[in-house]
Amino acid sequence: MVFMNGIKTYLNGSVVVTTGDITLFEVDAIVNAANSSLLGGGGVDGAIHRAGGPAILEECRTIRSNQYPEGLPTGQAVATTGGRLKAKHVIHTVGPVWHGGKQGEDHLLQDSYRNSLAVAESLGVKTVAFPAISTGVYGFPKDRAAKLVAKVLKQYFSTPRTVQTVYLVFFSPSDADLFIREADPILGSGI
Ligand code: AR6
Repeated sequence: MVFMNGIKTYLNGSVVVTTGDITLFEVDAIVNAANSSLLGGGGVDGAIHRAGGPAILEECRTIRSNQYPEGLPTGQAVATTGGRLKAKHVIHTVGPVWHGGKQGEDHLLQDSYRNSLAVAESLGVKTVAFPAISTGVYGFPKDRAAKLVAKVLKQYFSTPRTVQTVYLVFFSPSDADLFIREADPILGSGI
């Protein structure tokens, strides 16, 4: 059983901050921090493909040849099956590589979250789990990402949504603590 109660919730329980391995989450959809090739990689991407099995890669290849022959642009999102995962869907998004902050990284990171949520809505899912997109190999500063993500979620849940709960899944407790520190002033102190 996966611990999904979270260590902190915001916006009346719509946002749950938690820690763990996202591939184990029992949610309707999990988001993958992919790269534009959609053909897999390391980090959370590698973990999702390993846990979900070859059906995910197969669908990614089809999406590449039918919709995105040049690769999925940064900030965009597409959905595939969850394969063998508990989650029925994987929503693949490409976060920005950090280049110092003057190449539109902030907006692109927010696009990744917004577009992933839009895909989740279009699938009619109620629960969706996000990893900390771009904050691993892609080098986006974690504190800066936290503020940007908190703002997207505050705005997103200001109107009624099909998505009821967004889980923000951090691999390490210290990353979750850092998120909470940055998000509290934006999302309210929460519970
Ligand atoms: N569950 C939850 N979070 C995880 C897991 C997991 N199983 N594994 C890693 N993380 P990264 P990026 C955290 O590097 O920065 C890939 O090669 C990790 O601690 O996975 O967007 C892709 O193919 C970090 O906080 O994604 C791309 O080429 C966060 O997930 C590139 O990396 C994101 O780290 C994308 O880089």
